[in-house]
Amino acid sequence: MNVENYIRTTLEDHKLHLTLLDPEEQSPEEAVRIAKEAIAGGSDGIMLGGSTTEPEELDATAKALRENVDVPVILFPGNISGVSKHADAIFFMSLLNSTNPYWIIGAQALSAPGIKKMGIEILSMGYLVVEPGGTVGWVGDAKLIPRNKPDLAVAYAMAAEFFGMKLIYLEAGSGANEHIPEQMIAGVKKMTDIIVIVGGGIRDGETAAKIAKAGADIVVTGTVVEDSSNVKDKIEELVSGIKSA
Ligand code: 1GP
Repeated sequence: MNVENYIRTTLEDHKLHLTLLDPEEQSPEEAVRIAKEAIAGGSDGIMLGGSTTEPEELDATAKALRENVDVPVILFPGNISGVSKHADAIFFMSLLNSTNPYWIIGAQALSAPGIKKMGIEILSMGYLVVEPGGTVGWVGDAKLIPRNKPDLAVAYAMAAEFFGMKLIYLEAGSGANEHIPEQMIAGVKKMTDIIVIVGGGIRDGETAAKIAKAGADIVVTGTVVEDSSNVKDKIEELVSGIKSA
């Protein structure tokens, strides 16, 4: 499967929802069960990643997912340990507003030779962490983009596009109490032609609709799946919000 084609073709029909799973949070079998429910609810793909990742758990989960679900399994690495040959693709990302070169290009350089050998599809992505930023903001030494400064996010996103990156991810932090402001999403969408992904703190259909209306091409949710007793219903709610946009 070519994941970039899948994303672009799907976008011709509707904006996408991706379900983020942390391989540390459940067994591979449980991840497959959750993913199947999410897909039944209308999710378009599974992202796999976390702040800390144990390579064997990631491998086992990626393999189980790939063997049992039909949508793309995309790595969302938190560090050099977040790669697996069993995924369809990797968001090969640079934390553009980090103050530490390790998160901008160091980890990426260290993992590039291994990723090449694995032969998985590369989706080059700029990653921007916005206030409040959560764990990833702290771990990634990010100079957080202030919520009331959409133009700063736009400037970084434009630079990402000029570098040839195919996607820009606006991240508020997993479990954030505030999602990315709509004005910021709208600015990035207006001023760039790359695929806009938005995640962090999105918990209901109404919010997902606002995010999609503002200009997000892809909406990511993780925490709601962990917290939900009925994954299919929750994802259905989010997806119908996204599709209403
Ligand atoms: C985290 O943006 C993702 O990297 C998803 O955030 O867990 O808040 O849905 P949530």
